[in-house]
Amino acid sequence: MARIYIGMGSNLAAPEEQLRSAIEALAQLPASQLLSVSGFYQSDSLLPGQPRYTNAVAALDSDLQPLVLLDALQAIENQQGRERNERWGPRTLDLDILLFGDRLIDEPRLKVPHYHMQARPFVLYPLAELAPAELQLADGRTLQELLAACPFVGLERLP
Ligand code: A4P
Ligand code: MG
Repeated sequence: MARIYIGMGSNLAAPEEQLRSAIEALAQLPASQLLSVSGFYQSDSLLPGQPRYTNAVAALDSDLQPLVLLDALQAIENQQGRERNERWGPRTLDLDILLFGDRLIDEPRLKVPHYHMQARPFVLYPLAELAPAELQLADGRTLQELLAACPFVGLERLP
């Protein structure tokens, strides 16, 4: 059993609805229990010229192996109409495995902790609603330290 944090993002086709459907799908994952979901946050895309994103983070406990979980998350993305055309293109739903217990995973299809999560306010602030401030990332820095280095700029928490 591992405590897993999943980053969710959408900037197409009613993003808040996309996140709500994703949460329902996460609650149905086998051998897993959805524990909690953060508030929803809006921010501009990291790439100019794309619609604004809505992001959130979910916490779950799961007995699934990491690649099995990745397959299940990609199936949810596909069910919600994700089309993989360009890398970093706009998307109806992006589900990223941010943390998988304290595991470091470096496989062709899966890198955990997730690439660049440590500098992204739209990942760290929702994560901080669910995870303890003393949570440690692979490089030894705590969530609290990462937040201190990542100002709450350009982020809007939805009511
Ligand atoms: N992959 C490797 N590690 C992981 C992991 N930890 N979790 C592989 C999930 N997948 C992982 O992902 C490409 C491949 O990464 C997958 O096939 C999987 O095997 P993808 O979701 O198909 O492609 P992508 O999302 O276009 O690439 P990437 O690098 O995930 O994009 P990012 O970094 O997520 O950037 N601005 C705001 N405000 N909010 C956002 O959420 N997101 C992006 C996309 C840009 N700007 C944004 C946001
Ligand atoms: Mg992704």
